[in-house]
Amino acid sequence: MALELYHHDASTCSQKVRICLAEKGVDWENRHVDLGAGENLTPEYLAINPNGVVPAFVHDGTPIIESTVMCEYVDEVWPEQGASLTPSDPKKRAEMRAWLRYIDEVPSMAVRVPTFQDLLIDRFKAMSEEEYAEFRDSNTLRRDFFMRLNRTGFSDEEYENSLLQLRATVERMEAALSKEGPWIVGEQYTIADICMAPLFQRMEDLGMTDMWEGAPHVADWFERIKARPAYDKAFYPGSRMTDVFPQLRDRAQG
Ligand SMILES: N[C@@H](CCC(=O)N[C@@H](CS)C(=O)NCC(=O)O)C(=O)O
Repeated sequence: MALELYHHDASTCSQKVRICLAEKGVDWENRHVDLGAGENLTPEYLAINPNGVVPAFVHDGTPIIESTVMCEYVDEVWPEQGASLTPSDPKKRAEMRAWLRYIDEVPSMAVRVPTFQDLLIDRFKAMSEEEYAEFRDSNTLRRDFFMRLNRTGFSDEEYENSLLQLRATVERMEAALSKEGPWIVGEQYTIADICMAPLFQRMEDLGMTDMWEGAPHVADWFERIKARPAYDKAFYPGSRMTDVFPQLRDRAQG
């Protein structure tokens, strides 16, 4: 049975998995989840992903969730398709997994703050306090995030802290890439590169490329990432924030 991918065009976590599937040449059936309409919180979707977030896929009837886990699953289940995305040396594999943990815990969380503050906030500002409270409480897993967003925006401290975390990520990558490279854990392009890529795309779309102006190895890495055929397959038209918010493109050009 084909793999059914539940995802959202512009979600960074969905983009990770789409890059991975494209790298491995694995076909998928499109099950687009409209987050704005709350489709991630319907009983049908919660039966697939009880966390109420995208992405998820159903493979041979089994739901697989968590974008990083999904990438590892794809690489394990289709070893004969495309190059391996996981080092065979246990030490290198541990290094890759430590990056995956870091990516999930630090920059993936941090990039949401400017995304919501700079791009998505109008939707929440338009809600009444009661409507917002109902929305915020509708997903236990995300409640804390939406408490901090607090309908009209994050505190200056939280916004600044998220930028510090993104800068720290760029610095950590620059150090790793200048020591070895050309990929995050060395010679092999791995799931760590895949999971980091959409976060850089989001930062670029948010007009934050100055973050890696002084990090030439990172800038080269991102160019190499974007040149891979899988990248365009995952970022099809309509899937970038600059497609959803064309004013971002105008700002970048102007
Ligand atoms: N740890 C999860 C996080 C998934 C996640 O937070 N997805 C976001 C989109 S990137 C989502 O579905 N948000 C639902 C919402 O905003 O209500 C993963 O990596 O799969």
